[in-house]
Amino acid sequence: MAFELPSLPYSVGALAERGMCQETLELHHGKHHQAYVTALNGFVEKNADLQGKTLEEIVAFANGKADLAPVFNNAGQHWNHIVFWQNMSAAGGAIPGKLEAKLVEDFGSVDAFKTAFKTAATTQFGSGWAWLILGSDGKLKATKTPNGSSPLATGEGKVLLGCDVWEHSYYLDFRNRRPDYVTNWLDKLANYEYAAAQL
Ligand code: MN3
Repeated sequence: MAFELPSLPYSVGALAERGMCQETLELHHGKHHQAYVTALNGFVEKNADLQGKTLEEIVAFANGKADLAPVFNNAGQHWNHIVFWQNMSAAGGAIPGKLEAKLVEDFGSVDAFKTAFKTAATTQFGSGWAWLILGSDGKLKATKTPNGSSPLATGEGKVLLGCDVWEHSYYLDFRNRRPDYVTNWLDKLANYEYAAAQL
């Protein structure tokens, strides 16, 4: 069973007024994410070790194996983007009370959470991701991973939110201004309902 590109949970134009234009979503979902899925299916077709495995199992199997780096990168990016599309909403930015209380408990304030997340996002050198995770110690943390890696691969914790900081995520809307993209993402796009549901 080949892996498939999931449909977006909103129309391609739904986030335009919130700082992510239709062209960004068309290219990011229809071209970039599709390319990861197509490449992954090509690897699975040629490698019996990968056949019959779930996406999460392929990420774990390929993780750290030099000869399977392309498999890890494409499987990881498929997983990351499945999360990413759900992590945005045309009604984004509003933080449910349950999550707000936990953010205040673990970061000190909602602003302190946003600062920590922005720091993770803007200090990720080159391509990668910023994450809000629930660590195994029960505390929320802001982290980052390079390229196609993720907290699923590193085992750091359960993902509540993931923000794509590859340039293809923001160049049409924010040019080179990654900090502005991340600020806008947290304030207007982030689906905190999804994040709260993971707690
Ligand atoms: Mn991307």
